[in-house]
Amino acid sequence: MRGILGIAFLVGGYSSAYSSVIDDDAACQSNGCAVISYGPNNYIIYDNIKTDGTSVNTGEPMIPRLTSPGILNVTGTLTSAVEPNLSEGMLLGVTEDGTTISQATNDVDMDGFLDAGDNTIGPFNVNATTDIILDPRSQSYSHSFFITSMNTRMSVRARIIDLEFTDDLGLTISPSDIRVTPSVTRQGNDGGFNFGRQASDGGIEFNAAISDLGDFSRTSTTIMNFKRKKGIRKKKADLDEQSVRLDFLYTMPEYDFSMGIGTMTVKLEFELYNEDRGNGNNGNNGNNGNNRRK
Ligand SMILES: [Ca+2]
Repeated sequence: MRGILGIAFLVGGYSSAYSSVIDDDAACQSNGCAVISYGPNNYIIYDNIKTDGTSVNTGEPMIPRLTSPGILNVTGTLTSAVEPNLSEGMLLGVTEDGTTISQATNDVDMDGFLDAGDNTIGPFNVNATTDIILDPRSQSYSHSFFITSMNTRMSVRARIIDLEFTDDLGLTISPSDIRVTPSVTRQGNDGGFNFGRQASDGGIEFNAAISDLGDFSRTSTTIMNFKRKKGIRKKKADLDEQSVRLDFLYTMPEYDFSMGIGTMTVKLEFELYNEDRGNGNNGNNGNNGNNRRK
């Protein structure tokens, strides 16, 4: 008798484990939706229905059910990509031949930043090619989030909400010196978040005009379009399986100490926009046909 109960319980658990928050969601089925996630049970649903009940038009932002912003992950992990505080700097090294770092700072606490707990650079020779330069560990940063969608075409756009280069760096480095490389990772496993097995690429098309932070402004710029009406989600499954990962690689310019000191702050806010022009479930298509900037 106990064995039969056990089997019944197992079957029930099996079927409920293969269903995500959007699979049976009425708003997602009628108007389409998208989900941004950062890990298990950490997600925001975006709808094509406004709070007054009308449809989101083509070229208008989709509506998040939660308005608290998510913090992107360090790519390949579920660790939040937190910004450094004022006592944390980029990791530096000393080169005595112009290229090879002979003395690197030792990131003792392994937080990826130069701070008071780290070891200082050891002795080094000074000659015509001696330089303090950016360590390879600080030359690039990659941040990610997971995304899925159903029954809608959409775009991922971004706008600058904070931009400040201070002191010497305000004169020697500009946003266009920092390269941005967006990409999609179709499948993988980040800390147990086993993504992509029931996801397509959604017909993704990147905006080729995006190559550095100078390509962004205070108004939204399209980074990529998901052109497939069916969306990224393939079928009923867990949310991680229905999602792909979007990666944003930021590459710093060549830096040496002659460029001085200062801080660089660039904050991008990502947004999802409805792109369901001329088709689909929205009742208000056909206008706003030229909202894609590039
Ligand atoms: Ca450190």
